[in-house]
Amino acid sequence: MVTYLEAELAPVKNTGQIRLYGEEGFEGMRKACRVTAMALDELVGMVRPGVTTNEIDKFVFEFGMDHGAIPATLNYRGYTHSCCTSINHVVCHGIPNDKPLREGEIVNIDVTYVLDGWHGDSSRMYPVGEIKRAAERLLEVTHECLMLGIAAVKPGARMGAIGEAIQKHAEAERCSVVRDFCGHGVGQLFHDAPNVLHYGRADEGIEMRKGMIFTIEPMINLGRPHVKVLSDGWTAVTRDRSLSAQYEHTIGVTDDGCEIFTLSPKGLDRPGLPD
Ligand code: HM4
Ligand code: CO
Repeated sequence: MVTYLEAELAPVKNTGQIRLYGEEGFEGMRKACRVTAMALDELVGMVRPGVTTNEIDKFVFEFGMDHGAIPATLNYRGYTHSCCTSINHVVCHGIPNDKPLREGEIVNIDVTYVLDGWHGDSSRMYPVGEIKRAAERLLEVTHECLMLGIAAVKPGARMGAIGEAIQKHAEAERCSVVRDFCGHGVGQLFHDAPNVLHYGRADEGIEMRKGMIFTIEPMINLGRPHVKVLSDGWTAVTRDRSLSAQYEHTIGVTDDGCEIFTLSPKGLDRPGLPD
């Protein structure tokens, strides 16, 4: 049985219950998510051939400090960086390093800042210079999957409606949906209930309610859906080494749909793609 609780009235820990946030929570999330979206905007000008992912990571740390925000991933369960940088066939949780980005690569940059205790979680794909048509198509399909998932959010619908919308579009475009990672409740915790599956059927899962806050973050592959985690314990890659892409927003359920907290203030939600 699922249970819901008023977030303000309960201690901050993951009890498996679905927390429902009020206006104060939504306001806290707007502020945290805005800093995250601003950092992702700044990265548009920074991602080019020759830049290292450690330089990107350092920027994410400094930008947070300048805005009163701390990267949530820093020292989270043994992770020691301020963001994840996932290149080409890396599905998620790529670790920044000193290797320069190369022309034609695609990189996901995933940032979560904590501001006044609230977590703003978002990621976008960044083309490095000119990329191939197949890569550009994957980015377009993946962003469409995210927005179709978001369009399925409203009180009374089941969480499976999100997964169904994403899976249908991905598979119609001959792409596959990664099953091993999902979106998650977020707010005063980085990763909270519920899990948000990016596949499934509209009649599955719990009912959405006004006040729920969670991420939608589909990982879409050009090849098969299967992934493996490398020996560093973090880096997830496609088993067939096909290209993988991911975009992520943090959203809050409203009376008649949802509010996207992590939209780009500059309209740069899909860097490098046509408007
Ligand atoms: S840890 N990114 N992401 N991502 N975790 C460091 C960088 C990280 C995650 C993560 C997406 C979905 C879920 C999770 C998660 C537990 C089970 C411990 C709460 O860790 O759900 O972690
Ligand atoms: Co993650």
